[in-house]
Amino acid sequence: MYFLLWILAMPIFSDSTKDEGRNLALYGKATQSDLVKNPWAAEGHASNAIDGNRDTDFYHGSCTATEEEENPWWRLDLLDVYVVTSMTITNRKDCCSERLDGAEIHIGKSLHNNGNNNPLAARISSIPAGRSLTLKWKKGIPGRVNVALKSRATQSSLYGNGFAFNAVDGNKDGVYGHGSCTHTQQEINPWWRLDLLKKHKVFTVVITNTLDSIPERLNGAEIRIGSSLDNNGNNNPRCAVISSIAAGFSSTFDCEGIEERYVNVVIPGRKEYLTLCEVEVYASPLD
Ligand SMILES: [Ca+2]
Ligand SMILES: [Ca+2]
Repeated sequence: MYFLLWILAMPIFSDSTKDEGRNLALYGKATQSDLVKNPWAAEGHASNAIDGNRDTDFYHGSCTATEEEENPWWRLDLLDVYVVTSMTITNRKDCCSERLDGAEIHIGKSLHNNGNNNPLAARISSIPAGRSLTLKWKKGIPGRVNVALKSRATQSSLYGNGFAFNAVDGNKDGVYGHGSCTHTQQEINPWWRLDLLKKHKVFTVVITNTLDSIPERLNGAEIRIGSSLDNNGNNNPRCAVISSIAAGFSSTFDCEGIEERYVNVVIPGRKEYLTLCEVEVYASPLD
């Protein structure tokens, strides 16, 4: 399969239309089932389809190619939650444009079967050599979802107005006084827990630190994910240790598709306050 690809999409939580029509593929991450022949050559790499260059001559090094194989695939991770409203695919010009005939576009939030089991969004009958095909979806097709927004949060104790649900209010504002961050009392092993309400396949957890309420307090915190409530869920397996997150910034932690219900953030082994300004959990429900 030899082709180039563009995706235009609009973020779900956008409060304006300024992002409409932005080519999000340029900011995503591409991979594919296999790389054709010489990996040290410029030709064929998955990222060539999102390099912003529509050059259709394969040997100019801006097209992708897999080996000839059963069910070859190419995948784009948009790295965030978007509704895909349109997608443009450019075919190779210098030969064999028919190889793309019958290719399917699947869009969704699951990585099962490398994402190829996600809902079918479109099927390409054929694209003439060197030409581009634009597909449009009027209502849009959602990708990975931040399930934290629909989950239940609690924490070891409360300080002031730092309620547990402030970390899942969809607002990453790191200024503590703006009322969108959590805050426990100063105590040994302070923790915050999210109940996803049922088992999910958890891919990534994104944590936003406070801008002005002593960001260093979060250093050494652990993300623990599991299905047990022993020790308030803090004994569940560890997905990551937060060494530090710069003031007001967000860090992403890869939890490799672990299948569980509770997500904890705990600062082990010292008397500390725990503050989180937002916790996003990108996951798929297990039915
Ligand atoms: Ca290209
Ligand atoms: Ca918040």
